[in-house]
Amino acid sequence: MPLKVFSYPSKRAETYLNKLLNRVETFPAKKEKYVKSIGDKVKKFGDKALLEYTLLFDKVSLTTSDLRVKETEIEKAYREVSEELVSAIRLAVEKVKRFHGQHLPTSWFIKQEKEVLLGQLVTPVEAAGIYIPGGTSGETPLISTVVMTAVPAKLAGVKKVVMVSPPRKDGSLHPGLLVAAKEAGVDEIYKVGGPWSIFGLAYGTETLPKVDVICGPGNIYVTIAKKLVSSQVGIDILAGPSEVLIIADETANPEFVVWDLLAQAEHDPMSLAVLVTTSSSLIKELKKLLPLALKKGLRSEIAEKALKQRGAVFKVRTLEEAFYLANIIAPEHLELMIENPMDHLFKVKNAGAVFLGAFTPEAIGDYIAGPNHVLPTMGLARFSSSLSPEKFLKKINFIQYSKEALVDEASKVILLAETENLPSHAEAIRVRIKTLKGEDL
Ligand code: HSO
Ligand code: ZN
Repeated sequence: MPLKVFSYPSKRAETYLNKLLNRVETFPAKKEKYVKSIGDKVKKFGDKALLEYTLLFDKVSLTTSDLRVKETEIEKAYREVSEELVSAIRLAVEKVKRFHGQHLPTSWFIKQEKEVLLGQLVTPVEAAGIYIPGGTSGETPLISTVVMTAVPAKLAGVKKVVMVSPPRKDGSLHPGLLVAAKEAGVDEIYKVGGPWSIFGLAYGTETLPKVDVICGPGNIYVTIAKKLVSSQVGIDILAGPSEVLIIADETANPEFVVWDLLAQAEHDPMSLAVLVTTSSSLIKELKKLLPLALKKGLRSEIAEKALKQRGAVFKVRTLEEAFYLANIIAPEHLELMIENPMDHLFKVKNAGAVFLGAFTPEAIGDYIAGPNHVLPTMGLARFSSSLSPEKFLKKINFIQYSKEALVDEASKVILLAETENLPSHAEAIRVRIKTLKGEDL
């Protein structure tokens, strides 16, 4: 079996756990320097740089007028995909909309004593860019990610949602991508990917619009580009390879466990797939079933690499130990294949999303359930959350004071300002009080 088994707690388990917690070497300086040089070129040469990098790396020769996808290309895409696929995409859009529409923040104000008004103006950013990776070596790109990124942006009220994705060898985008973009409400689509497209969106070029927020997953170079532009635009998250951690007890179905581990491992050779279990018999079953499942050859090469590099089974004594491990790993996806999982939900402190019970595979959340699949990885779930409409919204505080309220608090403000040695702050209050003295309060 490609998965290593550890009994926890033990020295061996501790050592391997530390290796997992170190995650991937995040942003090597050499790569960062290289990506920055791409950004400098895009800033200087705009479209010309985009087209040159597309030729160099995607091996596609485009002209400026090819960059933007035309309506006729979208119409053609609808003819190329099955009706069933369109209907599956529509269901996904519907359910993601329904979930994300639940708690949309809205503007609010409160009236306090003496006619003071305080509140927040909630307003969307003008334009958002979504990045959709091309899929490794000629594979289908993740069309579900279009739904997961564009729907929250449109729900937030963003007027211009722009999608970028690297062109295929024939200079087109996958028809499923175009259909998903249309269904999810994307306003403009561009055939450009890679880190240069991120810089293009951040700075704007002759063809690419400058946006305020960029989201969506990408490879290490795209992620570095997002990091480099993050002081100028909002970004969703600096995500790494996908992760799953399954907590299972003796009631778990071993076959479900196997396929859920593989569903994660097949994403990327650096995916993390971990099982934490109280059950020795489950581990025994896994040892039998996992090699058989891998033999089926479904992306096994990638999956096997991932399981070897970043897979593990931890045999724990209690569920308390299992949750302790899960919380320090802070996985992107946490599955609870245990009896009465709801009774344990509040033990979860760090995770991107939780999947409860035998019939909630992560795959249902990847596509249809409704919650977002753009989630924090690499332990970022300790302090961050999934993509949501909030990423595309700004909350602008507002204050309106009355004469009476200002007079009431004037001396306190003056004292604070003078203590901070900021005399003009104090004076800004004093002049008003002086003016008011002549008036009837
Ligand atoms: N599990 C991936 C999302 C995805 N899976 C898209 C299939 N398609 C990261 O959450
Ligand atoms: Zn997935």
